Amino acid sequence: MKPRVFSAMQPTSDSLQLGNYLGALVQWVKLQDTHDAIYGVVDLHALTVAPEPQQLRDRTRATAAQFLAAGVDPERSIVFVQSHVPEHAELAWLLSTYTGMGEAGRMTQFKDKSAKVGESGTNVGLFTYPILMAADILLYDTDLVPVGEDQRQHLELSRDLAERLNTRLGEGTVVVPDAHIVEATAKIYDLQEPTKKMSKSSVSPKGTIEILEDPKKIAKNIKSAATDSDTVIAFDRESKAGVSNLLTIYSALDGRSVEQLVADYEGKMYGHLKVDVADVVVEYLTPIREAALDWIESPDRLDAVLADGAAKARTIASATLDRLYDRVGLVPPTPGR
Ligand code: ATP
Ligand code: LTN
Repeated sequence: MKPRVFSAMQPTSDSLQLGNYLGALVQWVKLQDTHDAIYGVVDLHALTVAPEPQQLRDRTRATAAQFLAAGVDPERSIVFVQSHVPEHAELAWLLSTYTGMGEAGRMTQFKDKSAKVGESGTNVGLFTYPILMAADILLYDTDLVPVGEDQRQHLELSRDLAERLNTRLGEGTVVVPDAHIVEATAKIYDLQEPTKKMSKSSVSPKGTIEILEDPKKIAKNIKSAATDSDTVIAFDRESKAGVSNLLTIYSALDGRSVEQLVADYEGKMYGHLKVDVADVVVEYLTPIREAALDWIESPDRLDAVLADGAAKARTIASATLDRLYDRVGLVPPTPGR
């Protein structure tokens, strides 16, 4: 049997951004060759930011469409929507009873997100968000979780919970997952504020490269990326965050190493680099964008893929949940189970 990979994204925007693609999706597609892969659109997680109902529906489908357009193959991988598999919410409850208050309170993403809206604007779901994420992962006996750098701490919590379950309920209760974070592309930065991560729900649309955006707008954003007042094209995250980010993106899509690019651009100007990065990005994203729009325009075909994915996911998830419910001592609903 192949090892299992699980990962997911929230439907929090009409379009994914280049960081989602380079930090995670590229790995999802690659890992299909060697792993038994399951990829989710985590709509229950997205409820923590109070989305408009119709917008949430549209974004859930658009997110799945972009997975498929980027190369996730529904013939080989399970692609599904989290709320279609009720075991996610059920396991999250069980895991919440294994999570310490202090432990949950240390999650930096919660602290950042709740600081932005203030205590009165935040909700308990945002606080328990990483527990639902651990449920997503542990339900599928996941070995490997490909994510960007910002998810490292959440992954640690998933591992701690898995180890705790195994200690309290017996070895082999759940699989302890490993994070799969590829250093070079683990954090793509905002084009306007290159010390902040690029984010799909960012307030600075000029700093984001959206996969479904008009190519002209993508090129414009890249050409107006913030750089420094120096003129030398070099990789240095501290003093040349903007240029380094462009080099990272360029290298990931073009195949040349950052060192090679630095050598190739010796003596050239920032403007020259930006034009070339814009070309590479647009060329790369155009077929993905077109394929995603095709999927979005045939929602019946897309929903059929998601229904099939949910049925397959549920078979696995329900077996895990039964095992856990039994180990913690819950009486089964049907006699003899
Ligand atoms: P939001 O703004 O709603 O938090 P996001 O753009 O940060 O959205 P997520 O849905 O949180 O995206 O992340 C989906 C996946 O993409 C995760 O694996 C995450 O680590 C990865 N990812 C997100 N942003 C980046 C980035 N800038 N660089 C690398 N990976 C990223
Ligand atoms: N929290 C993740 C999305 C997510 C996820 C998961 C990622 C929810 N459940 C399980 C990997 C595995 C994020 O990217 N914001």
